[in-house]
Amino acid sequence: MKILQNFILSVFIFFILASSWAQQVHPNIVIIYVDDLGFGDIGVNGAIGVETPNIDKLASKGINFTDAHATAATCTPSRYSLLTGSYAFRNNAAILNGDAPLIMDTEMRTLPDMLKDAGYRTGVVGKWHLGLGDGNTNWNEEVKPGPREVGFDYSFLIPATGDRVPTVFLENQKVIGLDPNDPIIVNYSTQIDGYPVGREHPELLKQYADDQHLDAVTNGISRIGYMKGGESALWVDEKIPFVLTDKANTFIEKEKENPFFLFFSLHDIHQPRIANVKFIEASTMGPRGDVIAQMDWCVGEVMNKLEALGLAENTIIIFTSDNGPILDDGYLDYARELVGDHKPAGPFRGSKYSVYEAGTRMPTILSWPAQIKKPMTSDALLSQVDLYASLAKLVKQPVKKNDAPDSENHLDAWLGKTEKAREFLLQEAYTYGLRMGSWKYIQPKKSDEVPLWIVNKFVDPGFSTEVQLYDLENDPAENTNIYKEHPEVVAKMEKKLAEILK
Ligand code: NG6
Ligand code: CA
Repeated sequence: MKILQNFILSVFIFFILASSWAQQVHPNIVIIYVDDLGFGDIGVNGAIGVETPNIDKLASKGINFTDAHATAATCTPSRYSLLTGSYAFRNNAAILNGDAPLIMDTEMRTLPDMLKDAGYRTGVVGKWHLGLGDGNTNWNEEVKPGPREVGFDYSFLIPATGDRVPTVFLENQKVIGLDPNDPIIVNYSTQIDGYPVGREHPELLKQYADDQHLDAVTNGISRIGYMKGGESALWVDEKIPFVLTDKANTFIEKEKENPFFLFFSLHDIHQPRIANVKFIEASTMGPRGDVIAQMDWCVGEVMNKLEALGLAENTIIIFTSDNGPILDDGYLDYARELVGDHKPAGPFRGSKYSVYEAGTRMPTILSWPAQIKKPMTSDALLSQVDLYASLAKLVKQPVKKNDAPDSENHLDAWLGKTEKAREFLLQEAYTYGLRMGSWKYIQPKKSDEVPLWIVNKFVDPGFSTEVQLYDLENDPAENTNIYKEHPEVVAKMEKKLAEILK
């Protein structure tokens, strides 16, 4: 009898240990991907004029990284790299219009595919901007290929950007709320007889915009691209944060019994920045600051949901952004005039579209209460392209021969166990940057002429016909080009860059 009792007890203990081991190996993973948020745009990194209590709370329980990067200074390339572990240049991934086909190869083993192999349920909620369909997209039927074909069990999407048509949500690749008698037509090259056009009807607009953003007007906002139909399906910009947060939390609730991976990709703080009235004047900076507060609220709601379901302890939250900040990207919301003493890029030079540090150096926080017990700051040099191999290591999945060619496993650095991470880090903008420790190399261009569309945005893109070399340890703002003093460093970095780009 005693032997039997002992046996049952041991089996019981074994199962408890095994299940706790399985939990540690398979924590839930939530990537909160903010759009166009700069390094300095959060409280813990010194924001002035707006508070981000939820993000600060996340940092107070996790690791705040000072040198973690998106792979590129624009959205589509960074997202592509995050989800594939491959640099964007390999696939010419550049900013896409709303009618572009899916740019990810459905044969690729993506980050969500890999996590599915490890037993995860996978979902994406929010901005997609990786193309949808095959190039002849019919928005009135299921749009394929899309997130499902690249590894997501569930999707709820803004197809491209808030400033591009079609301005409708897709759930599991079908437009939500569509009336079949009012089909959607989208055109990016020719004006069609559909929604009025902002260029002709400025009186319809809530916010004026530059000529690139003066096409179809929906919900009082002019967009890039022309559109007709789908009126019952149009989103209301002021409600986007609520809709997306609700969908994210519904996914979490539904998958609470399984390990899950949620890619929560916010529309904020991209333009058009149209805060809900709940957040108007939440900052001293006008709409751009108000949508930072709005974004922080979304983060808090997800944290609260995880807490309420008892999942917070064993969920990894990675909070970060897809490219650097920009004040004036086309809509007249006075972000530049109202910014005051706030430094969206923190101490760094550049912005969205720029090869200088601010283009890719992202606010980045990782929390995992079960493993990370005390808050810390890490200066590890990390790239979002490494999340693939690092998370594969965590969930004990192989990275196979053709998977994630640019992804390096730096799990220990992501978990704050070491600051030793990348030796070299590529930065894709309208030229290339390369980091090697605190050295920063920028590839020269044939001409340093800046295209008008960039000039108009007050961007400092980093173009020069000369090589640029900066020592970020002594010159974090990339002010003094010292390439002439360090020919051996330049030679080493040029060689490496050529190797990567080959
Ligand atoms: C650019 C748009 C800009 C923004 C950006 C995408 C013009 C002149 N500019 O082409 O407004 O939508 O694309 O931003 O059209 S991103 O964060 O998704 O990369
Ligand atoms: Ca972006």
